[in-house]
Amino acid sequence: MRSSALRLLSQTRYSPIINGRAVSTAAKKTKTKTEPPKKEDSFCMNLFRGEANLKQVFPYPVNLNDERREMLSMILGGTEKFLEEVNDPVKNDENATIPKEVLKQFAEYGAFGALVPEEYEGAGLNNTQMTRLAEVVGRHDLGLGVVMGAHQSIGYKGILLYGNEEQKKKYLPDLATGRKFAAFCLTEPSSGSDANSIRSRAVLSPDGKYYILNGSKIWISNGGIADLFTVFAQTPVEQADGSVKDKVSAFVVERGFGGVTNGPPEKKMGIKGSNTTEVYFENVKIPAENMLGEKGEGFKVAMNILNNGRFGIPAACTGAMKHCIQKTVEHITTRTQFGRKLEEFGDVQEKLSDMVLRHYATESIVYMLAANMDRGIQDYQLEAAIGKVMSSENAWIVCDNAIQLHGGMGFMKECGLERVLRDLRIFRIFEGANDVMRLFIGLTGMQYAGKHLQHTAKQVASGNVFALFGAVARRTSRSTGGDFASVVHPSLKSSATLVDDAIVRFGKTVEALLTKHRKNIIERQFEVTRVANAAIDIYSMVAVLSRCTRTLNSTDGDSNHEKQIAELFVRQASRRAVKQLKETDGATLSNLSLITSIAKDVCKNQALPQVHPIDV
Ligand code: MYA
Repeated sequence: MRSSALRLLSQTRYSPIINGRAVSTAAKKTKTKTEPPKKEDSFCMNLFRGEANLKQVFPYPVNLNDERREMLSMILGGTEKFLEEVNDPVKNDENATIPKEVLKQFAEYGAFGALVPEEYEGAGLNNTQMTRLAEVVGRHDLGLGVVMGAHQSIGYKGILLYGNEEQKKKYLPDLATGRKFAAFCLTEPSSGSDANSIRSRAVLSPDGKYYILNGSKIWISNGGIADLFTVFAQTPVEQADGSVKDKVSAFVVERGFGGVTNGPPEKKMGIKGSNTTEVYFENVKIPAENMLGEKGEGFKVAMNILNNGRFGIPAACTGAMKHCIQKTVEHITTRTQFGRKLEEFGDVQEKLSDMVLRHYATESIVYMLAANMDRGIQDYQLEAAIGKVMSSENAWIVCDNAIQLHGGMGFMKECGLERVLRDLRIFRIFEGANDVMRLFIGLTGMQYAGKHLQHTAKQVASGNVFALFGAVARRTSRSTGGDFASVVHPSLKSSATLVDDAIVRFGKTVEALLTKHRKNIIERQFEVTRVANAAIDIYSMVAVLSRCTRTLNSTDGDSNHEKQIAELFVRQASRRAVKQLKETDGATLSNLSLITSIAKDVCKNQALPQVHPIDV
């Protein structure tokens, strides 16, 4: 079976293309023909090969020395005071704006230049410190978090990541101090999730000094308050064969260049305090030196900005979950019904512990991601996407449960939870819709696994049978040994075994899917989504076990609460992961034809086609 799998895969190339467009196919073909696949240390990438690469996940990475801890506690002290005494999330929501003076005061705590080095007037925090700051902001006011995130996590992040020294010196000080605001301009009326298909266009002036930009962007966070925009636009780029093709480039655009205008603030369901508008560019003259990164490489610039800023969402969601749990605990320990405190009912306990588990898993993932970024790890695109997806969904469920446990009170504005729920809804949509992120996770991982299988197949075909033995041996050792069981705290061994088993099953499922569907895997969203779901649960289990092991090791095993959380989480998540993987096999695929058929019927009819029950 194994050799036939390799033979089939050797005839196939895989692309993480989601919409079926054959983007950069030729380049990928050349790459796979000549080079062995790039080796990654990313846990999530290797998971798709059924391997547990522990390098980035064990021991649980935390990178805060005493000096950084002290600096953080000073910043948090001031920020918490500001959030409790100055900023008013209820008013921000009601007035659909955050007063300028409030933003100005917030800036004084370094909140708008968290990651900017001190030499450019920033706070000089690392990602772990910023995560903690974003968590605190998310606990109080998600709308304010979005102003902060849209400004620095994506708005001017391109200057930090790709800017040259002149660009950094020119722009960062004003941005880091909140004297000026930034926005990230990618989305367009006809280009949302399909970010590569933007139509805004920038053409070099005949004297080569300017790019002339025309186009419009929608749903731009901070669009109405920004002085500076990171804008993505098509630019004509000469190809190696002399032909010219439009490719995306990135630019730093100042409002002051002229020709930049914005629409009125959008009326939104939540995060109302944040400003969202359309932004228009009409014959904007951008100095040629304001290009960010290389010409034609703007799509990658955009993706890397998004990857790099994606930890902001899990950070803010962790804080929001903490707030919901805190409020719920206060309520269920004081409210009496049927002669007992709510906390005494089994159903209430089940809901609360589910909230606690979801929060623990999210917190474990976000601080692991931030610490890995701090130690210079570059291959975290899947981990960041997983963090974004699981945190936004966990926070939604936690807030919904909090409202449920508050009963009628939870539905009332006065309680405050309905605002959090409204605010949280967008987190599953923006910065990469979760549905698209799932496909990105599944297909990127499968492409990586596919390349490795192809490589092994090629080696075997050229007479290197050891390559095949190596692959088989790796698999055998995995199915008998326990990678995690050997690194976790002894009291978590049985949980670790469940993770080891899930990883082996995951690798086998991916291989089976690649063998069966080959390049058509890109059209199999039913299966890819389930694989992504399993990856999310497996990575969550790993983060939870790693963190809990760290706690148990540092407390001589004396942290029963966390141990119980980890145990229960792994039991539940491993079962979920296995279920998702099982659903990719033939038995449940019969559901797929029904799903497709039902959806097609409704679309064809442009309404619900069934007979109304009272009309039969
Ligand atoms: S901003 C707008 C957000 N928009 C999106 O996120 C767009 C989503 N779409 C995509 O991500 C892409 O278009 C997808 C690719 C994934 C669908 N990392 O052929 P391809 C490479 C690195 O697959 P497509 C907003 O919402 C890929 O390997 N590389 O492309 C603001 C390939 O490279 P190569 C990547 O089919 C909200 C090439 O690109 C990635 O077009 C405000 C082409 O790939 C990646 N991720 O689709 C937020 N993806 O050719 C406020 C692709 O070399 C924040 N590639 O093989 C609030 C925070 C809260 C508070 C925080 C406080 C601080």
